[in-house]
Amino acid sequence: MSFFIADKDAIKRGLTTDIYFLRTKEILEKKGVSKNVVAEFTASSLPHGYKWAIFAGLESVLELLEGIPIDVYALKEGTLFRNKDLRGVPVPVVVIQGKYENFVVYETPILGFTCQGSGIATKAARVRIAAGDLPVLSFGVRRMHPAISPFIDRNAYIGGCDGVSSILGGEAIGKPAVGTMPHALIIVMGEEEAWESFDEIVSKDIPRIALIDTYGDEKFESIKAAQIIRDLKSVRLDTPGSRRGNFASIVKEVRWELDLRGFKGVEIFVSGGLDENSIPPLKEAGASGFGVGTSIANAPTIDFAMDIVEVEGKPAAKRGKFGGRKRVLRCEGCLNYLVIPYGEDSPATCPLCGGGLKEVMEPVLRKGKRVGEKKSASEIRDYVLKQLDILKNNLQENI
Ligand code: PCP
Repeated sequence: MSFFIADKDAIKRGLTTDIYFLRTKEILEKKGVSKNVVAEFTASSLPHGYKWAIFAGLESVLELLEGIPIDVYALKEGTLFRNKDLRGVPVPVVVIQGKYENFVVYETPILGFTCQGSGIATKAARVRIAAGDLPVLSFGVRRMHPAISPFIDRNAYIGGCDGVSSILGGEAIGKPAVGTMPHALIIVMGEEEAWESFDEIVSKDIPRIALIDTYGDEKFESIKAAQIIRDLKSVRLDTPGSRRGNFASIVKEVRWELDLRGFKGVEIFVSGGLDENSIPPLKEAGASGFGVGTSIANAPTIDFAMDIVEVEGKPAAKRGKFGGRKRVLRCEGCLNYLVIPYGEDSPATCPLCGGGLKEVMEPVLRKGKRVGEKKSASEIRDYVLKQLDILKNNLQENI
């Protein structure tokens, strides 16, 4: 188990499952119990009182379950969802129908993919809203186990980041990895030597972003970098916490001094400890791009749980859960949800805003065979951005 990771084969063989599921499988088999069930995945709450989240991790779930004789329904990957509908009924994001023994050992990995994937995509979407149209780059894979770097970067991108820093993350989204320069280069070569060597050696299509906070004051180092690098796109401020004081004021000052000297075209890129709360004042101060790491890569997971809600066609939910198969409808106007029992007619319009209601639970696996086209990370990201635009129409209510 190099690096103490489970490889694809181990995950597919159910070796990452919780042991009690293996024992459950053994008991069912030895007792000859084989029941058709309906199991749904819902979140009883969202982190920090979030009013919405982005559903992600589905592609990995389908890769896991493909070939198993079950039917799976799910929200499209990237769907903005609420954990409860307008009447407080939990919103299913994935539904599995079939013989329980066929998927009993996969509850754990399915939850892993969706809880963490959706957590990362949701945080990235919140940062996306905070940054507006300014670029946000995902710099966080260094904070987590490298084995899941592509997973982290793909979900950060789906959630709204414009680029990702890891090589395999770039592959996972079909775009080249992005980045600036590390303090290490400056420390080993010296500041000006490092800036000039980057400009001399790195291929011309890579934006020239000079890191300026290694040794000196942000203002004077920014001016120096702008004077030295002819096509300087931006200076990067990654001011250490001990020197940060009011970071927005530093950005404002640097902006003023660069403009004063005719470097209006040189932008200010900031990184280090950023999230959806620290970005707005920096944007206000004149920052024009953000490198976000920990807050996205180490985002709070979405607390999904799987519950069997029907056995052999009869409602069978445990206490605290809602029984029976369900229809999941979403208002395309306010992105609120309505969950109704399967087979029941749906109201014509959204009881809150009068908007049109759309069925959003779709078949994704039929008897283990994929249904529908595989979407690229960029297509899923575009879908997320469209929904965030709808959300922005009534921001206060939705953040
Ligand atoms: C960090 C590195 C990460 C940024 C900041 C993310 O700077 O550049 O990409 O930080 P966050 O996790 O706090 O959001 P350093 O640690 O100074 O590393 P380097 O010198 O390599 O840029």
